[in-house]
Amino acid sequence: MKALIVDVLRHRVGKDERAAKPHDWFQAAVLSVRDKIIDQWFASTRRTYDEGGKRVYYLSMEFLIGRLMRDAMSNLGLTRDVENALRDHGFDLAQLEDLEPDAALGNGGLGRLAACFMESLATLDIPAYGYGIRYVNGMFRQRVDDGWQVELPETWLAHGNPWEFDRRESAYRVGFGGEVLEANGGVTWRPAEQVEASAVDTPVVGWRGARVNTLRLWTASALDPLRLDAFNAGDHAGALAEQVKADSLVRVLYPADNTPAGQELRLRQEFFFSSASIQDILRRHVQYHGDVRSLPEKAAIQLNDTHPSVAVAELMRLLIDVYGLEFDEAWDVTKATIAYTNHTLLPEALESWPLPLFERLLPRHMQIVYAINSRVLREAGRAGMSGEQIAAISLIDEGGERRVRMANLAFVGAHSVNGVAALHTELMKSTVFSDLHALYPTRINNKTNGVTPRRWLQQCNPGLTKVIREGIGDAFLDDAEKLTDLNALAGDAQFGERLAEVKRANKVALAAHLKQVMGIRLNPDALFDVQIKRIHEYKRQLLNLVETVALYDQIRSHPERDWVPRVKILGGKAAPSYHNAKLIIKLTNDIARRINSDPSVGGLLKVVFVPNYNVSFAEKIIPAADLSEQISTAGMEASGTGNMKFALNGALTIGTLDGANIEIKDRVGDDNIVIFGLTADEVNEKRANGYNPREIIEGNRELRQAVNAIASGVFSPDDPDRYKGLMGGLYDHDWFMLCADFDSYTQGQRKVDAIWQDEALWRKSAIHNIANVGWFSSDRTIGEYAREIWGVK
Ligand code: 26Y
Repeated sequence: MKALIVDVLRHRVGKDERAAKPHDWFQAAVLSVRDKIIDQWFASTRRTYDEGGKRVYYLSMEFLIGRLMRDAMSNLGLTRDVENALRDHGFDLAQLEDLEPDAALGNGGLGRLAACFMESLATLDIPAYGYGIRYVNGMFRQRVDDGWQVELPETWLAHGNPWEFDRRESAYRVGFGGEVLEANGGVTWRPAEQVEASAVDTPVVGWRGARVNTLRLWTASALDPLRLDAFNAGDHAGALAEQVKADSLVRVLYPADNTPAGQELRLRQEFFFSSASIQDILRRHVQYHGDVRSLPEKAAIQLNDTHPSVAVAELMRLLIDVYGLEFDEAWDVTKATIAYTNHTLLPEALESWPLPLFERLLPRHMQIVYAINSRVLREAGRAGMSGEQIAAISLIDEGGERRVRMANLAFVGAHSVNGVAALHTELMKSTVFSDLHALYPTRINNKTNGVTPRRWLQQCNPGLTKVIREGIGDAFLDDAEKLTDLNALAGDAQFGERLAEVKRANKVALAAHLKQVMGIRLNPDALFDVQIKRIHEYKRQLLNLVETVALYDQIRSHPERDWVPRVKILGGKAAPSYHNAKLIIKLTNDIARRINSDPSVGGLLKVVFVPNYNVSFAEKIIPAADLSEQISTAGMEASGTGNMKFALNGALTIGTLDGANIEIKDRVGDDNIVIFGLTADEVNEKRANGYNPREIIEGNRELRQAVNAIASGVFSPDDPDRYKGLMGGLYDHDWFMLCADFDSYTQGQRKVDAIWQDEALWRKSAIHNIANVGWFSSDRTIGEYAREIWGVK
């Protein structure tokens, strides 16, 4: 390895050892590891071709893969070799690793799930391609200026990307607009504009190098990137306009869609990557298997939420207009090939496009959507459904401005529709999809999410991994469910001591990192209480903050009590146009400034907002957490996956009976998790029968004082009215039922304190958490998809 790295440094990076900078060494190390991957990659691909097996295609708008260096080294068993080789050259692997930018091609849980799934697919030796967009800037980088979020473009490609391979030979044209021509029985779409989608491939290595799959991301270029005639005529910018327009397709993830232009761009992005992917899948299929009719036997296409659901219409179009199938035949092939995963029930996240926009951009697809719709509505009529039910099932929302409902399109175009946790799946059946479920009662199924234990235990927490190996041997490295062997050690004081030492070391490391990036000092012996996730009102960061203010008040009023020292760590990005979410970030920072500088709390309470929370930050924070905050309003968090990562790293959870928290509780046991608050049924019932938050606030002194302190400007003396509206919302409607759950949450937190004060009890609970969440490995989840949805071995 040592010789290989020097050879690569000289001949591929083009640097002399003496002149090479750390980044050159990093580059050389990555390319050396990559060379090892490539042979396995070819072998995997060849094996799939030879066996003629079925392939899985995972279509996703997001792949939040983060850094790849440690993942690749660790899964190939090269970490030690690379570490030693670099040390011989005078470099520390950990330092070089920090030079790798995060591939921020996603925004949250759905994107990280896609990344964990890709790794598990390779681990389980399932031939698979991930398909998405190669965003040049991806998710914005968050800076915090005076407590406010500021969005900056993420320039993750500034120094090139050593992991990717340009595949210009795999390029497809994607059209927009134009007209539909009918001639001698056939239909052709003549688009007004076209762009070229070309493939950029990244290898994805499975555990122990079992298989290397491909993440294929599309980039866009104009068919005529430089109009030389216009350029020579002096129109230098105009000559490049086509290329600029193509570029805008692959610039950022979720461009703001509060303008018509923004909406159009997102629909264009969705069609761009869906069309290129479907064309690529069909080309490969026809090349190796001849007939498109056998597609369902050789390909399973999974839609990651509705963002790629226009793929249903695109597959139909290609089968009918290009491959000459009859509508019915094409419909059978499409449904048998496609499956759809839903990740949220929030109405604002259920995509629908204004019909005029859809029709203008995709006129042929509009016809196909109408044809599918009339078929589905006929089926509903035959099943005796009411007018109201038929209106709910329709692919077209006729209420007010007509819109195309992408979730309904995905639902009817798929043979399987799955939720991501048990409660979420039941709510899909009883709420948003109740009428579609009545019409197609076997289609909805559950696949509870999982996370890859390679990244989220072995790589991010080598200390814990080592202690577990010493305790129960190595079997859990290949089968996370073997972690249950740890249950036998829950009462072993020595083992508990070793775990506690690892946790403390991780906290010291996190504290050092936060000292470096934020200049703040944290006490590693305090309880590290963490809430890291996208900022959203339903996730209730505000509940955490109001409780923090109440606690601050209590500590000041009763300094003599035996308070547990706590560090509250929060982090996450707010959508750029989401006003309240941005205000919650500012409030966190305002509260932090006040509390952290108040000598009267004497270091018993600290609040930290970590800027630019991302995958590699999560890898540092989660191993250092004592307490995991999973406190969404019940019924609103589809699953959560952070909850699983924290428990796997020995944190206790304080949480509501929401998403996968329920299944975590069932596995770790009621004594090892702190559950509080309303159930989803109770939330519904309250919403239906009138809910009066004002009464609750007025009846609870702690809550009232905290809310009023925030509302009156105690934390924002520079702008006392800053939080009037936010707090007014709690009095007036409190949609997310913070007030209803406040008392129970506070009691839960005091229960956490009590467990913490009993060191042996806390350690035992932490062990039961680690031991019993192996089931939440994405290997288990992918195994279920493979058997029950895809029909692959
Ligand atoms: C732009 C818009 C329509 C949109 C874009 C992204 C809507 C939703 C999303 C992303 C949703 C998402 O990340 N959902 C999360 O998926 C995780 C994986 O299944 C769940 O664990 C988590 O509860 C859910 O919020």
